[in-house]
Amino acid sequence: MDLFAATENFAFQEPLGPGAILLRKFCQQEERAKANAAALLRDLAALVEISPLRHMVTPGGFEMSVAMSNCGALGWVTDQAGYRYQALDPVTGSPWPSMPQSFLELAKRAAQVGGFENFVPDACLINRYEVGSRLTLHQDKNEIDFMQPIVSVSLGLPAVFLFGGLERTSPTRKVQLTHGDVAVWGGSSRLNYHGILPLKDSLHELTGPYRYNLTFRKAG
Ligand code: MD6
Ligand code: FE
Repeated sequence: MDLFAATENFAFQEPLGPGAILLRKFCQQEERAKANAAALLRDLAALVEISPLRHMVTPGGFEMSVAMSNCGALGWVTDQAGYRYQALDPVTGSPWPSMPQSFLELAKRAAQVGGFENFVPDACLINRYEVGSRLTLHQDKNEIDFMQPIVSVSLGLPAVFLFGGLERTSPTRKVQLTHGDVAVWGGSSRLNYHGILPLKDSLHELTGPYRYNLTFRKAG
């Protein structure tokens, strides 16, 4: 099977809600774009040498179980003062590393397939999950323009994504996210509550005991 030709193949596409779609194994379909999963992981390793993964603290004072970093002009941070985007990494005091071409190409391409033509992300949040790490139900609402989608890339170990509605108490659906899956998340689903269940103990051939998630946004 020619996976690249399958990029527009509906067999790989799974609607999540209005304006939100899951592109299964999308990274593996991007061989020619040099933005496949292995290339993303190589670039990721270089990025976290510059701006290390760290456990940030929520405004409520809890240390997050997910380790995070960023690349691009803006990075998402949280501390006692709140959630926000900023141009400087608070750990290094320097700008976040620039977004690798492989990241940018993949995000633009996925957004296009998901129906968003002119997506140019200026922020990429890097999440690293270890066994037991989770992300409780939340909305992504620190961005300025909710007409812009979020492109979310899953690498390494699988995880269960909880996809809810506009209220924290809305019913949730469980979606398995595996290596190379990309979710394009916009339209009227953009502000839906979502989260990740605690990561199960396992090993992935490329990432060992970790799951990585890259979320691309137009934040500024
Ligand atoms: C994760 N993702 O997959 C966490 N947010 O590890 C998110 O929180 C997320 O996947 C907004 C849009 C897509 C996402
Ligand atoms: Fe989120």
